[in-house]
Amino acid sequence: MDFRSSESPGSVTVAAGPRSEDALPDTAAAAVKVVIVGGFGVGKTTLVGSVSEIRPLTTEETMTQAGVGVDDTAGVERKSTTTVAMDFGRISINDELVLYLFGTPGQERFWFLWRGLFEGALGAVVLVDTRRLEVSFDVIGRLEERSVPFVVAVNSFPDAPSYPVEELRGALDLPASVPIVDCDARLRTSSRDVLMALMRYLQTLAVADTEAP
Ligand SMILES: Nc1nc2c(ncn2[C@@H]2O[C@H](COP(=O)(O)OP(=O)(O)O)[C@@H](O)[C@H]2O)c(=O)[nH]1
Ligand SMILES: [Mg+2]
Repeated sequence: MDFRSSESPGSVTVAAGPRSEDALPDTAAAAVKVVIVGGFGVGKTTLVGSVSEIRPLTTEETMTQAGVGVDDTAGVERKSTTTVAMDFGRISINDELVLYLFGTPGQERFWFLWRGLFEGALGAVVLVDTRRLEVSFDVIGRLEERSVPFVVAVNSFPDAPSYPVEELRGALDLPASVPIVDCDARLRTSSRDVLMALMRYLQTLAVADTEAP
């Protein structure tokens, strides 16, 4: 049998270029960049992976010596890999709006990656783990410095204490305007809700902007 013939029954034709399911719909009018940040092990890779409609690109590597004694693994003992670069994914919110997601590490030794990362980013999601809120303090400060609007998503880890939203707001020193939402980064619907919360927040900011004198 001649497998090279595209006419032969049962032969598989490998199309050149992107897979059809990876192609953007023709109706896509706006592509928006969103950054997912947070401390080590808060669920960034998980969120991008659960919500992305394209196979997410992830650069995970076994934790290096540089992370020993630096990455606080208390509460995430089973985590033996850490993302050294970025997670990348895509989600279509509707026929017209597509979000490109960039997950990036919050550890100090990766801050060089932040340069340029927020250029053109409309907003960010800060993931927090209530067992280790302090690992996300730095990224919040850095977003505020850069005036990047963000929402906070509280990732639900099994033995993580649950605090009233206002208590969390106080602990994270956030103004009343910043939305704080619960999520389970493993669930597509939940991760999607977080992104929708960010989109709604960005919309209220845009409206407030146009209404400002
Ligand atoms: N129970 C629970 N586990 C999660 C959740 N999100 C992430 N994890 C787990 O927490 C660990 C760290 O998540 P990962 O996405 O790698 O964190 P990253 O360092 O922020 O990218 C992994 O073992 C995940 O499976 C969640 O919402 N609930
Ligand atoms: Mg990661």
